[in-house]
Amino acid sequence: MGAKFGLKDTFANYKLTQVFMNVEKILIELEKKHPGEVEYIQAVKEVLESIEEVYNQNPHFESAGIIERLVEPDRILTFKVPWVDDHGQVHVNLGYRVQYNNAIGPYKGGLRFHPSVNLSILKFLGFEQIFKNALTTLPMGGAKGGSDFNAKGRSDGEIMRFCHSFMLELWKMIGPETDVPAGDIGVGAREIGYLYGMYRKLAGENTGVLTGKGRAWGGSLVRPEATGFGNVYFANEMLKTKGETLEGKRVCISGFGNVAWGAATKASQLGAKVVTISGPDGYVYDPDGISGEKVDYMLELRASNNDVVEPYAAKFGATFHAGKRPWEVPCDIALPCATQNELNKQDAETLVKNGCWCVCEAANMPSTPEAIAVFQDAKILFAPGKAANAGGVATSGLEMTQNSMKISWTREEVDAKLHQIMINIHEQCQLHGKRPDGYVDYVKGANISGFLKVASAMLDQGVV
Ligand code: NDP
Ligand code: 2IT
Repeated sequence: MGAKFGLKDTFANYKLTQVFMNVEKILIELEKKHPGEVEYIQAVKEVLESIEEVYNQNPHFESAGIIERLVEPDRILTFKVPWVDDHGQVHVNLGYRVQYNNAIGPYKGGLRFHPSVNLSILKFLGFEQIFKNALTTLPMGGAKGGSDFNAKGRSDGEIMRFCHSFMLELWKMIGPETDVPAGDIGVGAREIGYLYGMYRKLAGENTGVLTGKGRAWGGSLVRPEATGFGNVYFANEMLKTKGETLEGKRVCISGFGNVAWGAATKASQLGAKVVTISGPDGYVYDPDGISGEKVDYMLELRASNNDVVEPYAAKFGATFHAGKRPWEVPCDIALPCATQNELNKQDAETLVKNGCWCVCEAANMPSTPEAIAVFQDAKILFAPGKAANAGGVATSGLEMTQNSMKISWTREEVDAKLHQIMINIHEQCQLHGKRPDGYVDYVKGANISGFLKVASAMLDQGVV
């Protein structure tokens, strides 16, 4: 054997006996190893079931242990985050960064600050991020992080002190070429600013270590809107397959955060009528449509740290439905924009019964597996978050490119690139998701496309 260990030699060392993936066995073992991590197991199960067939067609995958290496993160950092409130009281939260897989690029993925955050949720999000990032066609690996910090009722000073303390630990394992965090639930422009400020001070550098930055210090135009815009661009591609457009369609949106805001803005720009938004307190039904100043008001509501949508109803004369979800409102299109497992089997049945024919996920894993089965059995258009919300991280990738090149693109340039990326992702889903009867299984299509890219990179690079 020569000094160089070439690709062919590497493959020659894999044992090529035909062993098939046993999804059930893998899941039982994972559940034993990680008891109680339900969201993580849910996300893994969906991907494994989708890719089983293509996986078994290539014996190299099993010989190289691709599944075992994909389902476990490369590493997990957990740390405590002590901070002082406005009254001098000390609080301690838990902080995490889950670096999942960097076969195709630096670890990349958001930070979530929400009291519900735990390792299961961050592992599901990090795992999903691997395939989502691969779908964007940009060189980004998968990661996620966050904290169980609850911003509700907290002052700006408290949020700043929390973010600074969080970064005092996180900065050791991130960098513009190694791991680039961004926002997610509870982490928007304000939090990214405080996090960046502390990183800059500690590392003594101004680099693209975070995305979602302010425009004046390296941020990209369109990043705040990107997830919602990209989601609606994706929905538009789905509608085109039926010869339809968004013009005149009724749209139900859940959530009232960053993603819901972007989706409401673009959907109404393209002629749709957005009739609902929601929060943990219930949903608002506005039959006149949520557009213009009403969409701007969503930003005010979110920035108030009060976590309620009810004030919208009083301000604009809409109706508020306490403790309910928006899926009972008849619509053509549903865009879940709040959080995981927010749309269950019963909600799905109600949507279909009321005539909904397109569900395009903007949140991560908002539909339960049973709800997805209802949509697919009814043969309505259904797109999973990892394809349909990839516009956010794709625009983060565009921000990284601009930072590396020390340039900034115009709004039109970024928006055009985002739009094209969403069209490409839609094509990838069709390529691998089209069934013989013509129905497109976007879940399968997205999982197979993302998986093949990452798995082939892992094969090329050997066992590391
Ligand atoms: P925000 O923090 O801006 O908004 C999240 C919204 O959802 C809040 O209004 C939140 O309220 C609400 N919410 C949380 N739980 C529930 C619930 N059970 N019922 C109703 N509303 C709820 O986060 P984003 O808009 O950034 O994120 C929304 C979703 O989009 C998440 O799934 C996220 O992972 C996903 N996503 C985000 C991207 C981004 O770039 N920001 C990119 C891709 C996906 P509260 O805080 O009170 O719970
Ligand atoms: O879930 C997601 O894709 C995000 N929260 C955005 C991640 C990013 O790095 O922009």
